[in-house]
Amino acid sequence: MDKEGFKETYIRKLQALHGKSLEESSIHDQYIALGSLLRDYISPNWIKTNQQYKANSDKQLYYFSIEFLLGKLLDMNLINLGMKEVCQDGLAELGINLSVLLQQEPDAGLGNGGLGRLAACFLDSMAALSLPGHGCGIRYTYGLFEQKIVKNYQVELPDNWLKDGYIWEYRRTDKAVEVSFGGHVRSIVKADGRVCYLHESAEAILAVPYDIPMIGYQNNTVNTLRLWSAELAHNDCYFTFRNRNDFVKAIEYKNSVERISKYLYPDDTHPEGRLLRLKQEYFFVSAGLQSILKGFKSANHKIQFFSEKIGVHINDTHPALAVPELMRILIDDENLGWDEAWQITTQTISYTNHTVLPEALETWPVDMFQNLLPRIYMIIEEINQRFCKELWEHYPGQWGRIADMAVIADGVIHMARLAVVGSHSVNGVAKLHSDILQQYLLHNYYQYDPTKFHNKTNGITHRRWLLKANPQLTDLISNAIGTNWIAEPKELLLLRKYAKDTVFKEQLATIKLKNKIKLVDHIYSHYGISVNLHSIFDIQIKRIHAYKRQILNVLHIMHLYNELKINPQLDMVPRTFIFAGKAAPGYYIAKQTVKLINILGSVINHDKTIQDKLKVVFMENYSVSLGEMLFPAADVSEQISTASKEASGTGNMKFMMNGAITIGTLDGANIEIEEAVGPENIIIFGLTAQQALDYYKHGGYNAWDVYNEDMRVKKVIEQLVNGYLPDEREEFRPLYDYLLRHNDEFFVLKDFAAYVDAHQRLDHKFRQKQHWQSMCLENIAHSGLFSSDKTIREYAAETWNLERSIIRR
Ligand code: 26V
Repeated sequence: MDKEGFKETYIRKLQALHGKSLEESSIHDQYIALGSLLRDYISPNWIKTNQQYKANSDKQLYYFSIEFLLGKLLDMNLINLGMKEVCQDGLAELGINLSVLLQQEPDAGLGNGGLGRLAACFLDSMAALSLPGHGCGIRYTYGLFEQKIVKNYQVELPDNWLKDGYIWEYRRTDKAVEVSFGGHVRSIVKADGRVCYLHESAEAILAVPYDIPMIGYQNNTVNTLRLWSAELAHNDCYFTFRNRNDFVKAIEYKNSVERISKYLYPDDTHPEGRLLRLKQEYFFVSAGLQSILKGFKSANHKIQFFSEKIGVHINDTHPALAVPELMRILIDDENLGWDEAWQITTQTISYTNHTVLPEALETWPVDMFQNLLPRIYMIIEEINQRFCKELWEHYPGQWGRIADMAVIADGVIHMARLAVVGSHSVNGVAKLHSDILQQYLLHNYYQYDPTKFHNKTNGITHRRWLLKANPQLTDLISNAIGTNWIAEPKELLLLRKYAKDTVFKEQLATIKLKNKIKLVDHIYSHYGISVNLHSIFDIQIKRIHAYKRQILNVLHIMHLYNELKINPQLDMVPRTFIFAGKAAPGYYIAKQTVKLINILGSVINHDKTIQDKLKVVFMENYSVSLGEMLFPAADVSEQISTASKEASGTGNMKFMMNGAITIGTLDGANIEIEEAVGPENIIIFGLTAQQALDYYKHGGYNAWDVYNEDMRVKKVIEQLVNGYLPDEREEFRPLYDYLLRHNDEFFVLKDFAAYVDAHQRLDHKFRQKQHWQSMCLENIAHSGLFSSDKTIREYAAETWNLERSIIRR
């Protein structure tokens, strides 16, 4: 499409949609018209992609995830379609500013954090690599809550992201399926002697799919993200009420059905044993598998070849009911025997674990489960029995080991065990994490069948996190090394030839400065805080969690402030500490942490005696879009989790790709970042994973010892409770107790000294401008290693057996 063609089509679209002239139209009208034009433009390729997949009978991969954190799509789609320039220039000639329209789009925040954002990056990479890979999830009416800071405290508001409609979704009523809950199971013996199971008196709920096109990077591929919405199955009978009571009941029933897809659960570490959550999990898994089966059968494939044509990947255990649900479909609907069904199921399904935190591992009480999903429960029971029998043959007499591996034990169903037993591949998300799975969490399974276990280090899409988020850096790179790196991000390594080129590095620094200016303006206009542009922008953005140790960052800031109060002339590069992240509404310590950061900010930012050497900014409502502003503006990336606890991290990769230097522990993918850039281009500190794990196992750590021996620690800890902070004296007592009386579960105090020291090294390096710029360059140059394209290529080749299918226009 050329510019003139674009303008003409756009005006026609605007008029047809709104019955208004350009002059009469609102910004929102203009945005809707652009979305609609793009839908028209995308459709032929979407149809073509699906037709080709079918005609070639390409294997299809379905990525099942209870979260997809997409962010905004308009700008990304324009880039992927190669239309951004035409669109921007065409609109400009019509007097419309594209960036204003882009702001109209809501962030699709259908995720808590890393796990949901990873799913979104993977969809982008699958489309870019011309791989037949699609997403399956839930269309939540409300995304993760909107965070506001009121009087330093986090308050949660509903995220009504769909209120003005969503331009990217296609409701497909014709593809709706029914999902059954409750009821009971009756077995009957058929004439041929086979036992069959009838699921009776169940409640059927309608699952309506909304499809979102996932557009590949300039390659004509358009894959599908299918999100399911819960509706009344029999809309008509809802109107056959006889009296007011019936009416009220009918409304209540309708609400109870729609509740299934209404809210995203906001706590990503404490799985609540809530019925609604279990309903959500079964709802999208059952709907997704049923629709896959329909598609598979319409292509006239034989069910025996299912796993050759279909792969189902489960993103953590939330979709683990895919195992018994696929068994149910194969046995009850397709009439296969157990062994054949089991073979197909395990060959189809693969599983990624995303956390080793014990509190985040899902279990469901048997009673509750059995009432809600009686047939699925029967199947899990049988899976368990057969598996335990197999174990018994392999480990006769080893009761303890078998109990530790059983899918059902102590009255609960262990979802991670179900996922491991029911899939052909199990992986962690960074080398260290995969090792910990194999040596600790899933050790027994690893011993039993080591061939199942793999590592697939996470990645991020460089198209969003570099091309979209940092267009100036993108242009600088392309001018220097050509554009081939966009298809082959490992070619970013070619940048290393500029390692000694002071002009190039100065250009890098200038771009960083420009990105910092944008952020400074934003901070000033939103929070009224003026930030020194030339200070070190030191950023920690992620969910607020004890194991991620925002508290360590805070205690260090308090320490720096103490030093400055003693000596305002202290020789330090000015620092701006920036935080963003949401605390789960019920997570007390996390919410106190948010409050502490904000209170500290209000004290420090108003203190004239420290000559603007320190600023603390908490930015509200962290989201994909906010991330796109923060990563490009960062000098320093805080990745300071307790070693062994952060499975991978992906923010670390986004910072690196935008030329920030990591200060971090040897945890998750930080280790691989260090391997890539070399120890001179990253700042590592603190306990190793082995040391942390040994403390957990054998004890031997006493927080009071650190408190008593390190006067800096003693001082900041006391400041939490001695009235030094301008709030009620006892406000932060729970934090104090958490660190001292409960012995500092995540070794914050233990790592304090090493962290202070690491920050001094950092300060020192930042002063050597040339050296610092070289470090930035090395980080960018090696970041291609962390493109999700690489990760997805590995999954496709090693786990999914998935091949490219190039779509010609
Ligand atoms: C658990 C739950 C429990 C019930 C309520 C809702 C909910 C939502 C998500 C989760 C899973 C949390 C696991 C998770 O997000 N892990 C993160 O995965 C990232 C991608 O692999 C990884 O980079 C992070 O290190 C890891 O913490």
